Amino acid sequence: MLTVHSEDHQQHDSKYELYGGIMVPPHEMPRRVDMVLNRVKSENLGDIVGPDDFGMGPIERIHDAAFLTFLQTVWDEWRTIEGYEGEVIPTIWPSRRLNATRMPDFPEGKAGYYALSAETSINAGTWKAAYTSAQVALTAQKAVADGARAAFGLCRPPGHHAAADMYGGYCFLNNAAITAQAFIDQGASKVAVLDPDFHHGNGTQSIFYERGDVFFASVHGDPNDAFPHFLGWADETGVGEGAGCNANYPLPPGAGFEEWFAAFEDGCRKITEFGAEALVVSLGVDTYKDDPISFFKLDSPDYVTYGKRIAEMGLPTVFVMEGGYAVEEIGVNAVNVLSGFDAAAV
Ligand code: OKP
Ligand code: ZN
Repeated sequence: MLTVHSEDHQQHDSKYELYGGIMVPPHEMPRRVDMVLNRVKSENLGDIVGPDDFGMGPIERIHDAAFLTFLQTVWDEWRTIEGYEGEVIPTIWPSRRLNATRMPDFPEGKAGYYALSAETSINAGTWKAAYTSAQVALTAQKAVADGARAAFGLCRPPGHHAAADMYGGYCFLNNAAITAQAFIDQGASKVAVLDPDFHHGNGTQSIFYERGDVFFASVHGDPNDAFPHFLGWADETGVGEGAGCNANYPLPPGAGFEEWFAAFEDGCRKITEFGAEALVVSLGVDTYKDDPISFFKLDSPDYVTYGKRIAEMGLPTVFVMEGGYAVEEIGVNAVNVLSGFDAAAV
């Protein structure tokens, strides 16, 4: 399988994440990609290429214009404020009893307006890294659109928490949604996004929730117990033209592979019934038993098993990297999915 990769991800290298009440080094760190890339090489997964540049067009198909301007300008505005010495981290949001319809002028107000959570810092290189991450996904999409059975976009930063006008959960641009939309814009009438990352892909769900052309299925930690807490319930099945095109499988703390795979299997079956012509996989491997911020119990061989199941759907498939914070094992687990897929793909 082809891998698309760029070193530009290293430009998003925040110092801090607000975690458990203290500032810690971010779990979402550059070394994650180094580990996956090393494993792609040592397993001879296939060719590795750099990204092409498809420009802002495909990104603007998913994201709000003012939100994109915000991501490109907020760092320069923030750093000129007296006393603001650190990275962009908001401390106020338009919560329930505030007015969520107006974006204020002050950079911290803008950040609060667009952020869904406070662990995700923005600094000087964030936009460049996020932009390139989307181009990595689009380059993998192009390879598949041109006839490859599958391709792997080694995206960083990840994307599935980012909505049309919202960032957070380490995500800025929704690489999976941008990829799915590219298939639609090139003529596909039905596309599916399958999200086995430990966390619910709230951004992807919200982007396609009222659409009948993109099916979204996600297996994740129950919102009662897991980030992002405010979306991902089983009764969210889509509205309007999107009714029946969203499938959530929230699972409890401690869930192991058997329970996980039964949910995953149901999601795969629904995607096949839907009649998708192409598949985008939000490949997070934070379902691993030793992941430091998650609570499922998958073991490394399980990733091969579910990679094979993805191949059995028989669809042109783009994998985009999402989460996975057990850094020593992230390469083994991610590449296990891809080589399982390759072993079963026809
Ligand atoms: C991004 B992706 C846990 C706090 C969780 C944010 C997690 C973002 C995950 N106590 N903080 O879906 O892997
Ligand atoms: Zn995750």
